[in-house]
Amino acid sequence: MKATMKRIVFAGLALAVLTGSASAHGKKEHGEKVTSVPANLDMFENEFGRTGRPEAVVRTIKVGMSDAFKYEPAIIHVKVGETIRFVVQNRGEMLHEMVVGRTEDIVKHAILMEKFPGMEHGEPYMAHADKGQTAEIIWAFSKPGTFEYGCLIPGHYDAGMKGVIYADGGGVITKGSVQWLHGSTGDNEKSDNRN
Ligand SMILES: [Cu+2]
Repeated sequence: MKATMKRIVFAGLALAVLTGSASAHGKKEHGEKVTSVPANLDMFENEFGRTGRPEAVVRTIKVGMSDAFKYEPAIIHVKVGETIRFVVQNRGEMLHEMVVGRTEDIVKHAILMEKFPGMEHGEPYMAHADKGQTAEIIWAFSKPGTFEYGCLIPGHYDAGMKGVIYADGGGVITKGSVQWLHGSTGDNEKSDNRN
C-alpha cells in the first residue's frame, strides 16, 4: 500500500515539471526575426554616408567653384540623417569638381589624380562641372563626423580648393584637421546663396 502512494505522488511531480518546462520553451520561440532589405535602396554605403534618394532630400546647398581654387561656402553644417542635394556650380573657366569624403580618402585620391591626370572617376559622392556647368550630388549623411570636400583636378586641392562638412550627431570634431579653414566664410543654414 505504501509503495503505491509514493508512486502516485511521484507521477504528479513529474507532470508538473514537464508542464513547466514546456511553457518556458514556448516563450523562447518568439525571439527569432526575419529581416529583409529593399533591393533598390542603400546601393552604396561607406564611412561617410550613403547614396541619397532624391525623394529624401531635406535641403539643397549650392556650392560655387571658382578659378581662385575656392569653394563658396567652404564650411557646411549638416545633421546626421539628413539627405542633402549639393548643386555644384562652376563659376570659373577651368574644370572643377566636388568630391566628398574623409580627409584621408580625399588626400589618397588627390595623389592618385596627380599620377593619372586623365583618370575618369564617377561615384555618388562626387560631381564635376565644366565652365558654366552645374552638377549635383545627392548624399545621405548617415554617420557623424568631420568630412571634407575637395577638387581633385591636379593641383587644385594643393592650391587650397577644399571645404569642410560637419555632420553633427555626437561625432568627434577634430579641430586640428580644419585649421586651414581660418578666414573662410559661409555657414549654409540658409541653403541658398547667390553669388
Ligand atoms: Cu578645381
